Amino acid sequence: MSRFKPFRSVLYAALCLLGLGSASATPINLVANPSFESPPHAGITVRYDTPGVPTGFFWTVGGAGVDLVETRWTAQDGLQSLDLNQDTHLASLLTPPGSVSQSLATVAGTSYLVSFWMASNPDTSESPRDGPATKTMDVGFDSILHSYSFDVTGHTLADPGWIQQQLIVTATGANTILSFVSTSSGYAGMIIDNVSVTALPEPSTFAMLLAGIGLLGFAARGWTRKETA
Ligand SMILES: [Ca+2]
Repeated sequence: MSRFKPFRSVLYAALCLLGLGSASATPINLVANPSFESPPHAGITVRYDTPGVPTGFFWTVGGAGVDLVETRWTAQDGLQSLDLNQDTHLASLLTPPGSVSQSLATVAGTSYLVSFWMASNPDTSESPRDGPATKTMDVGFDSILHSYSFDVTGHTLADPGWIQQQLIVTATGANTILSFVSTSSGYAGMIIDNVSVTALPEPSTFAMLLAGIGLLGFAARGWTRKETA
């Protein structure tokens, strides 16, 4: 019998006790329509203004509007993603930036992992109307959490160059506004997909896990000595 087998059994039991080894511990994403797949859109893009967002989108649109994009470029997840700048097709104007936001049910004092994928609209076919090469946006969790930029240079419609960003933040109230706000102009803005906000375990849970791992370390050494004696 492998000497590691008992160790695995005890580790599994410990994880189950901590709620980490069961399906019920799967983190719950607080974001509605997190991948922008709703409503499904059979076309290149559809412009969303504020007001006028269809049922099932769940995000509030601000600024100069956004574009829900299906076939124009490859989404990071599923079929659709979101351009934070709307293409208004006004040939002589740089489109002002847009935004989306959503109110999340949070618990004051609880820490959350905010995760999303970002790139920029790689369509530069109508330069300079697409705006600057480097697009920018602010991500907020009530107040601004972080500002991001993305240089479209070298990226294509087939591969926009999606990258994942993650932040840890602590909620201060029962409702928190998650927001993605473009801060660059032009019909091509920052694009986002696959957003999630999940509660992190309480610090006491981490302490229990660390204590459990410490005990398992002693147990494993005991088994090793017994089998090699
Ligand atoms: Ca998607």
